[in-house]
Amino acid sequence: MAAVLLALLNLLLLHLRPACLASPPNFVLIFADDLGFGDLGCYGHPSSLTPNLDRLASGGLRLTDFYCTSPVCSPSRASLLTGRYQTRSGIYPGVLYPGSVGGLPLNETTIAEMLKTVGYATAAVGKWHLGFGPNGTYLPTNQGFDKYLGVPYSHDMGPCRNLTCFPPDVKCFGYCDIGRVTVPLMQNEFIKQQPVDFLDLERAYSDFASDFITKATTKKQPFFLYYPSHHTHYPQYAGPGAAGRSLRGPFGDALLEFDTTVGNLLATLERTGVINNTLVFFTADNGPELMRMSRGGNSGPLKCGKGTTYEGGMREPAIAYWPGTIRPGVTHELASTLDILPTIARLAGTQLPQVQLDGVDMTEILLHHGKSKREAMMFYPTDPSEKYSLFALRLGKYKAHFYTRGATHSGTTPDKDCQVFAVLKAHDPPLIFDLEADPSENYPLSLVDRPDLQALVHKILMVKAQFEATMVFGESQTGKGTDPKLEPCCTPQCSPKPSCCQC
Ligand code: CSN
Ligand code: MG
Repeated sequence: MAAVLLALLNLLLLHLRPACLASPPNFVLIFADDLGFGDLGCYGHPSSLTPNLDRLASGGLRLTDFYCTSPVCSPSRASLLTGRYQTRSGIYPGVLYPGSVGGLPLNETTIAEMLKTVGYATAAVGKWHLGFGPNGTYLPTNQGFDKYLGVPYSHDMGPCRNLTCFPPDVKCFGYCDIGRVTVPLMQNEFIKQQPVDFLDLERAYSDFASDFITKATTKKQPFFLYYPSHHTHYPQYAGPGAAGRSLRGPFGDALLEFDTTVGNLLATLERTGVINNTLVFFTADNGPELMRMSRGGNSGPLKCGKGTTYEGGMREPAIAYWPGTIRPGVTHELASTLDILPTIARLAGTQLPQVQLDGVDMTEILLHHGKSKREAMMFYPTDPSEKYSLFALRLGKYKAHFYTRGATHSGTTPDKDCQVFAVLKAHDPPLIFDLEADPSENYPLSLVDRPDLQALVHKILMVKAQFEATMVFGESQTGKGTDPKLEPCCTPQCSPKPSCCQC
């Protein structure tokens, strides 16, 4: 009886809360790297140890139909922070590198810039990968973040011997000798350490996050913490607290250490008394790098992974946690990283940036387990172009592929469609899958004698054309190329690189 009364009271409170949010909520946005749909315990992985993420999932809302906007990193991050497809901001094709001339254009409005207008404290900790540029033009501190501690791009973009392998002094498994300078750790626009000490990185990140949250809460200032983690990206690393402690080898150890950081973050939110006034949102930038075999991630039941526009490349685990405000559960509503900016805008009571947004407000989904305002999800390949436009489009439960292609990043599994040898193939009429009946995209529907599906294809083509009519491709930022002089080196005039860049 008491339990029933409590449940009723809870329901009542949950429905009242949004209208009377006492103070602007804090936001903690956690973004994992190259993590697949099947990698977390709470998404069915049998041997991953992710107790803290699982705790978020059981105490929060777990999304099953959540998408990032690109099967690689930089474009996906651009969309997350701007609420716009990467084609608009110009973060295509591919990703940014050390020495890249371009970056996320400064006239784009990030979530952090939006929140600054209403007095939030903002910080980024972890992997940036939206540009460095001349004099650090594109670093987080020039994109709305008050503070930054982290590695400005992927941590495989340095010479292998400076990365942490298992044991630390052994050459990496695979290929990562692609960088000239060793991987730096940036503090705001300055190089704090080069090469970065990976084994100590999580402690540095946890301390930074804890300090930031403590300072903001002491001042009673609302805050936004963006924590894009490197951990699950190749080459995976783990400090002494996690190395060898998972059941899943190096990937599992890295994931465990990342999960521990999530636990530290939650403990800090509890200690500072803001856990009930903070939306914690977790998702990932792109699907698993299957080319690393058992050292890459896992897309679970989904087809292929990183680099492809199949589900495994872009459908991601996503969890929204806000004790007392978000009721625990699971939703199958369609949502995307694009929707985070408009959702935060609504919850913080800020104006939306006055640009063409692709995101829609998902507070109905989060606060009431309600319906999605998102009608469709667009799938651009790693090299979007006006010539080919969308590779795929999801409308409701159906996904149409106009083009399919495998990817180097998704080689090594037995599915030949994922491999780099699966060259670009056009589909007219498009390949159609029912993602509810067949989330693995194994069985294309036959359009023969199915007037209902022909009508569906017609509708999909209309939605596609309407979307394309609004799409203005921004100037390609990765197309601006690289300049060795822009590669971060704490002793810029030294030689020979990379060994001389040591501070
Ligand atoms: S990514 O990974 O930055 O997480 O997308 O580390 O697409 O050629 C992707 N790529 C290096 C990478 C290269 C990466 C590429
Ligand atoms: Mg990535």
